[in-house]
Amino acid sequence: MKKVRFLLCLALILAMTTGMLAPAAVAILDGDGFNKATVDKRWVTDRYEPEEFDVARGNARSTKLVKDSKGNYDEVDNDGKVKTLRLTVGSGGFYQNRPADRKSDYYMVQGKKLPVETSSKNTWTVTGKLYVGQAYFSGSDQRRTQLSVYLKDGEGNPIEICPTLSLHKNGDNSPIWRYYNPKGKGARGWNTGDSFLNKDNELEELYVEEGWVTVMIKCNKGVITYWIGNKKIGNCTLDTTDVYPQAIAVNAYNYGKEYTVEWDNIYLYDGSYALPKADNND
Ligand SMILES: [Ca+2]
Repeated sequence: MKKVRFLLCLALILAMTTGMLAPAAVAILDGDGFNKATVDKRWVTDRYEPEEFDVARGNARSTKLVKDSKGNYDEVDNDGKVKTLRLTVGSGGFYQNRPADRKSDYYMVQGKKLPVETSSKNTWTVTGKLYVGQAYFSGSDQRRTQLSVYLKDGEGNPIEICPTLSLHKNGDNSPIWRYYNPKGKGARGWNTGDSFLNKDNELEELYVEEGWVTVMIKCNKGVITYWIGNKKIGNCTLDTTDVYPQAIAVNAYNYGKEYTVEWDNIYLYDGSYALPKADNND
């Protein structure tokens, strides 16, 4: 009897310790895991209608899959392929085919946005998973795809600054990550995320790697931070501490040549979400 009580006690202590050590679970509040036959019906055109914005069986994935809000993992077919979002920009959005009132560069950014549920007013995380394919490392075509968060202030009014994380291949150059920070040094608010602070707090160079990568836009009391995997590449300080997402947008730039990008697991987390170890793209 004594032994049983001792074991129960030990189990209780272990449970308590584990609970204390594990970071508080942060729930998915909204988003789309692209696991159904079609995308969530709430996605609406952002700026200009892309050629294609639909669920497809995407590139095989080896990293651990993220659970959706109902606790289901991504659906995986026999060949290991998961359902993902295919976003294609093409001839319908070429400059010469756009109507006269939509010739500006604003409309070369083509995609959709998802209005999201109201999260915490100051601490939240938006994530997305992007497939960085061979096309980003070869050829001389331009391509650029991005994840953006449209914001509201504490009173519920839309604010102009739209935090964005973008993968950009410019001609023959190697691809680069860029993030939006109008107070930064970059032209028109675009800054290059080519370094990050490592575990020893030293600045280390960041290279774009091939394969699936989870990117994150986090907010904590008016400070936006941009993450590639678990590497923080930049930030953007807003003028107000109370800001929260009204919509999440996924876009690609139309440079007059058709191409497709592949995304998955576009989610809004209520609170500060940290990538699980098996999924942090290291
Ligand atoms: Ca999926």
